[in-house]
Amino acid sequence: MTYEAAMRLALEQAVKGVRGANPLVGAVLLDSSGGLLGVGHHEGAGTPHAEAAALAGLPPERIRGGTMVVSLEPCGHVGRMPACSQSLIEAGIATVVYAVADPAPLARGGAAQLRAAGVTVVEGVSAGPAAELNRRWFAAVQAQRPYTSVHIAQTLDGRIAAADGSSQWISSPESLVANHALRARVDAMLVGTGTVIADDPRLTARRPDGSLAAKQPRRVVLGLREVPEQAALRGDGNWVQIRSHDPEAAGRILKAEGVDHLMVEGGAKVTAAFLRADLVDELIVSIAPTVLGAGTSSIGDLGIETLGAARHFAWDPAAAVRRDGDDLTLSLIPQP
Ligand code: AOF
Ligand code: ZN
Repeated sequence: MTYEAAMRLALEQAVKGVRGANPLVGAVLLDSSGGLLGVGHHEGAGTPHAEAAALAGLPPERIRGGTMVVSLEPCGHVGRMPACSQSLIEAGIATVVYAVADPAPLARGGAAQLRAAGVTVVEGVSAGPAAELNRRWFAAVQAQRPYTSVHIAQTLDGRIAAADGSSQWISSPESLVANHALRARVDAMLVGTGTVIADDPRLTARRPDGSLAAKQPRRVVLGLREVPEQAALRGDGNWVQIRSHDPEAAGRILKAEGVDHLMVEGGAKVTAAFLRADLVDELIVSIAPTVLGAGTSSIGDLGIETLGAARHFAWDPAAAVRRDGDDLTLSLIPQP
């Protein structure tokens, strides 16, 4: 199998994962004569890296002298997972072929370590598609801000609340379950003070039976207004208020505190502020087959006056469209 063909397969594997705190990565292992030995992908932060997944379960003697073809430079650090550079060296891999360099300051440097250990390293195979696959993720890492998902639960006519302010629940039970699974994966959830005052959300990740998930996101309130003494999100104290209207400042502060994946969940003004600042990496929209005809629009004013100035989004190749009960959930990536 050629390196190009193997990389195409690696990219097909990559999109099976979930992008967030970590990028999408796929890997293909070839034996010393170029035959396909294994494939793997990275599922998401906290799970094995693609290289480890491709090596898993194979006898060491078949791996030795082989070629690892991977869509991202193997990491050179011990993070949530062991360093791939070291695992590949220890496994006796002779050649590593990767598409694009890892821009993450902590993880980068794997290629240099591999070369220093005598491994042949080939960079840049299918670099274009591999860079495009994680374009927004790379940009977030380089800007030292969290990868930011914005979640909107709306009606068919784009409303997040009725004229009287009532908003619970627009979504089907199935999409609430999916949303809570996402909450359990992110490092922090952010809402504006307006949403806290109007909805009093808990912002916890809950299982279908209502119990708390094992991993809880930090809860973040953005805005100047006071958070009420009785606000539900104060809960166990794992929350913080950022007294600003600037989403960029919020991202900077949160990244410095270890938030790699941020989820913004409202309301319309905060969503618009993140979109205006081009800080949205992924827009997740759950659409319920319901209409209100009046009420709050899901996205506030973006300063767009004419159709030619509309913001465009592309389907996320890794997720795109899902049906959750009666709702449709769209995963969209902002276009430049
Ligand atoms: C790889 N292979 O499949 C992925 C990589 O906390 P950790 O240990 O999961 O490390 C996260 C970083 O590793 C992430 O920010 C990115 O730079 C890199 N991701 N590296 O060798 C993979 N997903
Ligand atoms: Zn790795």
